[in-house]
Amino acid sequence: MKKTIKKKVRSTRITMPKIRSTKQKFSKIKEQDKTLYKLLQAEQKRQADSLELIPSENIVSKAVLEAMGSMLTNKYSEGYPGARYYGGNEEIDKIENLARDRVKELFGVPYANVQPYSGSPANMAVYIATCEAGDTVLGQHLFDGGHLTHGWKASATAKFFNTVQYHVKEDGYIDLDEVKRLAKKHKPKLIWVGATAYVREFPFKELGKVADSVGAYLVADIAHIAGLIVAGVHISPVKYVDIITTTTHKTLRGPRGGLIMVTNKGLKKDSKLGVKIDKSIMPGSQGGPHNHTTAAMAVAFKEASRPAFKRYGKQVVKNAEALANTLIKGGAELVSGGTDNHLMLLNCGEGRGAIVEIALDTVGLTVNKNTIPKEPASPMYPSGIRLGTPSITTRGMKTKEMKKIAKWILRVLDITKDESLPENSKDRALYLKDFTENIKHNKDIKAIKSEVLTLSRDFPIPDVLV
Ligand code: DSN
Repeated sequence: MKKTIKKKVRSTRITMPKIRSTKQKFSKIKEQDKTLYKLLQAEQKRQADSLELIPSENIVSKAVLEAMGSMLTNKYSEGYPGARYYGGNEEIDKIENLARDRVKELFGVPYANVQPYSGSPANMAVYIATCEAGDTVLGQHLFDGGHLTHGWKASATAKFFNTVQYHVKEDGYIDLDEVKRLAKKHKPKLIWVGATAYVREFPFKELGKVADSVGAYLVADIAHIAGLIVAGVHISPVKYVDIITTTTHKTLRGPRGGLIMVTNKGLKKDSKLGVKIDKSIMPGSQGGPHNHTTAAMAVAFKEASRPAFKRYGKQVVKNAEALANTLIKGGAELVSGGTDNHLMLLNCGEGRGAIVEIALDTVGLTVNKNTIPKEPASPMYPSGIRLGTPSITTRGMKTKEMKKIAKWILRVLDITKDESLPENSKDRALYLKDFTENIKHNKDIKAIKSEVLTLSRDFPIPDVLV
């Protein structure tokens, strides 16, 4: 009888964890380093008392934090499980294998490398594994949502490879006709699909056909949507692409890190592709893996395999739709007229992204300024801001809260509607400095700030993620 009761209590705990606010104490740092302690406390307070709307950010579980803060950081492990350049790696081998096996299972792929330090190093390793210097590569233009490492002129990728860029159409969808035309003309070795500011579903299947028609490798950079794919709310690229790269800290809700996977399609094209990726990470471009991060990835992959994670991913998308709809109803202009995923791009008017970012930051809504398609201004002073729902959904918010947040954003847009950057680019930094100071004293801004604080405290940073 007693045993049955015990079992029941345990299973209730696993399926319905209690959500409490989590607060890190930093007691050892407090003893040793008051300066850093104060900074950590201040950042902890900022995260708790504001709402994170940057679509590439999220909140990890205490279990992920525990693995990140573990003694695994003490160990060097250059090489791979069973083939290291250092002794003492018996347990590390098991941890890395655990992370690799879990992620292979999660995405349904035959090969994974969990060592990339983050997304950009993962992408660089793909170039090293598949291209020679000077080869042609096709990727999405930065202003149209693409990533720096997909061939943008300021990135090393454009220095070492001949990069050609495709765009989105007026409606915000990838211009497949242009992709086909450029692929036929330039015969790229590699084509990237994936972005940091694209609000529609990625056409993996269609781009798979384009890549096959010119014999190119197709790589899906799913950094933003990895968690949505796991949750089944975005099409998976696994059947259509050769290689997949991702970060693990965005919608996937793991530690800050990177990951490369090879699909069956990729291995069929080149049975050595996995080995080439391994070599391109170590010794090709990195040294020892960050074992504490590998362990934290193993934790996050397990968390992502639970039914609760699927519910989370669905809610992220539902929340984004609610946020977008309320913004549109209130007169805001969203690129592509809405969103299919976790993020939206708001057109704030020429060069006004930084102004709106600062004003929203002042009320406790954290966003990032971003370029928009056919950007009329510049990456430093762009016209848009990027918004997303991964972090606020982790805090337990639903569509009701999204409507509140959208209304605050609309009020801030109204308060700042007459602000614009000085014509002379030299005067802009000073203008933004003054604006940052002055906006704090605006009566309406102060009122919104207090409402945001109340909502933030009603939805504390969760202790256990569900
Ligand atoms: N910095 C990432 C993002 O915010 O989307 C992309 O690398």
